[in-house]
Amino acid sequence: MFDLPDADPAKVQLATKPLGLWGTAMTARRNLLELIPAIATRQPIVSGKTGLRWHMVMDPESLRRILKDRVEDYPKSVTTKLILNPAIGDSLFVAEGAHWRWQRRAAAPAFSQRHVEALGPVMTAAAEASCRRLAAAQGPVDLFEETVAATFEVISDVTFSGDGMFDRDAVHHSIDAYIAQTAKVSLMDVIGLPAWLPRPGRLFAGPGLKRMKGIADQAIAARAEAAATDGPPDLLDLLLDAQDPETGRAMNRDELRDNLLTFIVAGHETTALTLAWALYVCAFAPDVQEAAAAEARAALGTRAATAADVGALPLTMRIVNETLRLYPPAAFLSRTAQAPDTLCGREVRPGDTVMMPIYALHRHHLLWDRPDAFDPDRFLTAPDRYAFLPFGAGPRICIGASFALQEAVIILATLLANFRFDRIPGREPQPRMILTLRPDGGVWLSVRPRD
Ligand code: MNH
Repeated sequence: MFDLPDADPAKVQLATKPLGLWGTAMTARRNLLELIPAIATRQPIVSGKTGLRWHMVMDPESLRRILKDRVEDYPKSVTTKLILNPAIGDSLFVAEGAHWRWQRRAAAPAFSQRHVEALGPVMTAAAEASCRRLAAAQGPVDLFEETVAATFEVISDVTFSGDGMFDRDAVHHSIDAYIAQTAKVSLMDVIGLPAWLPRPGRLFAGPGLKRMKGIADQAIAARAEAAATDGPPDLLDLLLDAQDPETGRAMNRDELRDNLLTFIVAGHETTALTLAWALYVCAFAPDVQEAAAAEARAALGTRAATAADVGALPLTMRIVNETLRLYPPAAFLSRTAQAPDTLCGREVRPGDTVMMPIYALHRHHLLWDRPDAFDPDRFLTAPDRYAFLPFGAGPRICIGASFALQEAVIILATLLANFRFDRIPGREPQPRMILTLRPDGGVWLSVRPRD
């Protein structure tokens, strides 16, 4: 039992009036979350027509149908592919059917529990480096910037083992530029705005993207020639060896590069966001922060957490889950219906956009008690499987989920054991969706060493 604040942590004012075409376009540019009607947190489904027919689905049974039972009828939306294809090709994240299946089978062993645990030391090292940076910081710190640095260190080390030949900052910068470039325009398609609004296209040939691919190609070529490195195999080693267990097919160099870039793009900012929002909610609920710090101190003392410590940090894990509930990094999943269907009594036609606003699902009044409040102990009992979808579900569930959770717990526990984080009045982060759910302006907190 914690002494929890009466107020809710940062949230978005959801739309209470229909926005119309122009209003929708303007709102989409500002914050995709504001397109979600407030009734989406009270009704199982909301449908509409803004150019195209769309449905927002919050009903767990229907979500199970879309993501699992009839997954073939609900491939990733045309828009998702339009946005991501130029960057990551027809890789695991966007491929469908047989081409998706063999890549998933080939990559799966790299993300098995055993391999994820073996990658633990990389995460521990990143947590230590983060502590060193924070110990040197003065005054208010943007913790989002800090956690981006930490998770980027992890993902670049586990994809390319930091071969030295690989310029981290360059890749980081390319990805950022790419996301910033595409996000703005792409949101219009997510909600099916009419074709007369200008679309990207040319944007995709940007120099940032070329650079990013070039860097990955170089790392792959260098590794293919070099002898095996010491230490546990990284994702590049594992993918170089990967084979479809059924057909024996291995990945060619383009497929390898596209999938490694996918892991970097999908795995780095999402985990950084989870950590930044987690530190914000810890500052928001000091009583919870103290309890988590005590848990971490008891398990670790002042050393950094390792993969073996995760089981001894259950409150930290509940905080991570509660953070993923309130601020799901992938706050909006979307599909394009291929076959006629009925969801919650509503007619779905082929071509309809089917959105899953995870943000609204996680704050739904029929599914959660005091949905906007922060309370990690609600995870003492497992939620309904299809009411909590930070990683999606079914065959297309996030391949990196256990990787991300292990990383988040290791870094969060290490930081909480060593520092205390406090809010700075007037600098509340605002949730804003640009491809992912970001804290607008950063997460500014004051940081003090413990002891
Ligand atoms: Mn990840 C798919 C969320 C960390 C690699 N990821 C998904 C999906 C969600 C998601 C949601 C499903 C999308 C959909 O159904 O439309 N992922 C997250 C979150 C975190 C995260 C919230 C961190 C927290 N993801 C990671 C990490 C990696 C990764 C770390 C890799 C290192 N994710 C993927 C890949 C897919 C994916 C690859 C696509 C899997 C597939 O389609 O088979």
